[in-house]
Amino acid sequence: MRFEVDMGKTKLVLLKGDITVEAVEAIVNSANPELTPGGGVSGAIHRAGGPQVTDEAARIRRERGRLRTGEAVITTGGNLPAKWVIHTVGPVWHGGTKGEPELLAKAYRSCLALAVEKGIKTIAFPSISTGVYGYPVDQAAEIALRTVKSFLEGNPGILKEVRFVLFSDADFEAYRAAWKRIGAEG
Ligand code: AR6
Repeated sequence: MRFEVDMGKTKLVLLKGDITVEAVEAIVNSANPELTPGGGVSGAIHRAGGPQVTDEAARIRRERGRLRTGEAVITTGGNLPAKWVIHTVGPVWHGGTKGEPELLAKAYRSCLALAVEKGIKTIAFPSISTGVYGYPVDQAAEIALRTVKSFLEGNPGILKEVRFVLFSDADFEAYRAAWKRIGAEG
């Protein structure tokens, strides 16, 4: 399952898969504020990346304290095909009235800004916040894609590819449907 569209000079790709095997320069981790492995996509990234990822994340945690929601930091990719892991903290869903949409958008923006700052050209995102953190995937997909679209419009031609790696058929369909809604708005 794969969907691709050109956004200026940047390719936007939606696909179903496991983010830990993606051969991009940076993959994004949906981390917890302590930057510990945890479960879900984060557990998988720490397992596949190995101790280099977990140790570097722990060192960052010691040096700068807990990450706030929407912030992002970068570590090595360790044993992953990706050279880097960008760790961000998405919002926990509390019904949508606690600033969740803006915080989710901020998490995506922080990752994209960090990628640009580091000269990273290809980046893959998981569906941040839609697992353990409970964000409804239809709404999260729309925010994720809108945020990426407006970032690329504001920073044209810098990134080569932005990829969303969705873990299930249903998540892939939710992102594809969200893209159709957004695309229809032009
Ligand atoms: N590749 C791509 N997506 C994946 C993978 C994978 N290998 N594994 C799971 N997903 P979640 P959150 C999907 O729960 O909701 C952690 O414990 C998953 O199906 O990983 O942002 C952290 O430590 C879902 O669609 O992250 C935090 O405490 C999406 O990734 C907390 O969970 C996100 O699900 C973060 O919660």
